[in-house]
Amino acid sequence: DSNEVSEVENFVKANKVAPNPEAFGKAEGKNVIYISMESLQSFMIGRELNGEEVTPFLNSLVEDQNAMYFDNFFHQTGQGKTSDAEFILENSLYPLPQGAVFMTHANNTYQSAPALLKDKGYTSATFHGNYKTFWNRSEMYRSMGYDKFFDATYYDMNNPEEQLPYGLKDGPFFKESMPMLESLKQPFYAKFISLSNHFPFDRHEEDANFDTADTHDGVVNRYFQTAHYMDKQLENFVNDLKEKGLYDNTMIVLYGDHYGISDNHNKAMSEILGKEVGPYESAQLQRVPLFILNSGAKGGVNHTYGGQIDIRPTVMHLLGVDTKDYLSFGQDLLSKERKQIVPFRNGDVISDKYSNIKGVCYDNETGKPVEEGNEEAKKACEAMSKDAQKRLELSDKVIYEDLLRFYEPEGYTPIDRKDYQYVNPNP
Ligand code: GP9
Ligand code: MN
Repeated sequence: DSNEVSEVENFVKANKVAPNPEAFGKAEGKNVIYISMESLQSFMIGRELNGEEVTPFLNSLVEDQNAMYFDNFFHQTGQGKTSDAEFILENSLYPLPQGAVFMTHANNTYQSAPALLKDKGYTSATFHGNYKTFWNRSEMYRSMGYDKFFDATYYDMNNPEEQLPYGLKDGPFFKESMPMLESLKQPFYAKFISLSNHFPFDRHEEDANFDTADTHDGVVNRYFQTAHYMDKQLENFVNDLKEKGLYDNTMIVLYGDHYGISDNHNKAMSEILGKEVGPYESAQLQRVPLFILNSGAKGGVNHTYGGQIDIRPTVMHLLGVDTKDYLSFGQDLLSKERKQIVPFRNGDVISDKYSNIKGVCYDNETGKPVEEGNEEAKKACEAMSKDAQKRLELSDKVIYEDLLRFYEPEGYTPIDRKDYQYVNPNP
């Protein structure tokens, strides 16, 4: 009830940090495009295989002064994988400890990014080469207030060469999306969910034109090929946006949705990285790339420690939208006041100094457990775990008890999910 909302509200308000005045509003009025980069982890950025860059396009963005790149940025997903990433990004709430919130709590009241931006005149749409029922998206998107959902029925799914277990390959996906994107009223808020770089990273030998790695582990080996293919499709898409005259007025946010290489492949990963991958390294490997292109704010590489939960306030502030009245848990990645703590759904926590992994406190500088008797480090690790626990607990409460029903941000028009339906008129 409303008492419980106050508890969350008090915590959330105390946790809010002021936007960075040099970045606030720099992208005001621009279109927004999110691109979910399937299974892409940060260790691929800047990496070469046999003298060739795996992700040359993304690497070029690291150098691009119009682009921000966050190199200490982590996914925070749980069992809901891609859908958890979507959920975190658009609500700035944590996903659930068990199951996928898209499946279990699709009928809740949310105050999601598409809904918040609707009040600013934005049209929202998701593009994805899989069918609308996967991850229960078509139900969840109604609660999130998505105007349009271009699912697989909008794409040519008849060419077996272009089909993967989860849908359409990225090349034709981005290509066929363009006219649909152009049909949207501007400013738009659009999300593109790629899928070629999906486990088991198959069927891109010919169209990637890139080597596989040569560990004993085929999954890890092929990951290089599919990641290279995705990188190429991203480049083509951005070029296409430029050609269509859409680029200049659009801010583009590219993010890795979750890990691609699980702990089962630590041995091959040790070969790739040239160091033992144990619990500490495996937690550090949960870094996923985050790029923000063309926001109008200063670009460059940003080393702040953050996670997917922090994207919404970052993007909203770039768009000039104040977030102080929203019930959400992230902190603007560009704010100078932010607390650099990244809670994970498995209970681990990483900060800019320490990593508390399975109850062991590591020093990030050495990658080793802190010395017996280092009380300062122990205290810091305990404090950050407690803090993380609190955040997860309150976020879970918002979802389990559907608390946003009782909360209305200033000037916000609530979404009635009955107003939203995703039926393709010409399937
Ligand atoms: C399927 C795609 C992949 O629609 O989003 O989902 P994942 O298995 O990565 O959650
Ligand atoms: Mn995914």
